[in-house]
Amino acid sequence: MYAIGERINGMFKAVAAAIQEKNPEPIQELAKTQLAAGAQALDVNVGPATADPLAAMGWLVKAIREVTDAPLAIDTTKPEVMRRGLEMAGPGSIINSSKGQQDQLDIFIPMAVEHQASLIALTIDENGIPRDANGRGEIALRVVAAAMEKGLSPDRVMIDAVILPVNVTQPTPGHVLETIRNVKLLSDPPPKTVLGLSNVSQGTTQRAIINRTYLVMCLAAGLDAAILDVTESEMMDAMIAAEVLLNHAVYCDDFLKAYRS
Ligand code: THG
Repeated sequence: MYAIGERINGMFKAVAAAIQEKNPEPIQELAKTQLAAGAQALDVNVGPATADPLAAMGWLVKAIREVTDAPLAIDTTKPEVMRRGLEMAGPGSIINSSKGQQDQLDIFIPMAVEHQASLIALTIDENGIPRDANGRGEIALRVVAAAMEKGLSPDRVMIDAVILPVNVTQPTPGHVLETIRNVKLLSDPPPKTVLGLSNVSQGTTQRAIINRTYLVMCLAAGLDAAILDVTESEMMDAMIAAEVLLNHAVYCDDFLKAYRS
């Protein structure tokens, strides 16, 4: 599984403070810790409260680039902030994210092609988040068709079926699992699938066990990537065990250690 570290997000107080004070050290620490814990890419989100998101994104990416060349998932809804992040991060980045409606795809698909980036597309359109897996699949199909038309290979598209807190909407985890299975049939090569895993447990009292269990269920359904807290080592152990059981990683007696190295 492709692990994208979630912690460089202005939703966390320490990150918001570092952005505010222009103090790169906490950000660079988070970059290094997440990569050491198994992240293959880092999500970068300035958070909801930043006064100047354009400047903040530029500053964040520059601070991260001083310590790593790892791919960055530029997490913003604003096209101008996205462009700044991609320019500062360089090729091989991830656009996080476009909605599945035409006006957004018309902006973000060409941006992915221009910046040699992958594209995360949410199964959300002008009507909001679909009620079930069929609605999510219809949006995913439109995304894949638009990508192919504009010269972005479907395997550089990551469909995000939008997981919501289980205490708010209990049928959604099941709809998302069904969507993960279905989008693999949309094209050849198929698009990848991704989730912001921690959403599923937001506001619940048992976050770790919900995250860990749902991650394993998603992997069994074919999930390719997740934005998650890679520093939760029990969750990462469960992820690795699932990868072995799905025959995505080779079994040996020391498989946890072997996977991590
Ligand atoms: N899909 C895509 N991108 C995403 C999301 C998604 N990016 C943002 C988010 N969702 C994924 N990242 C997080 C990061 C943190 C949390 C949830 C998702 C989280 N934070 C604590 C909380 O809200 O309780 C904050 C705790 C604190 O303030 O210290 O759970 O779905 N493509």
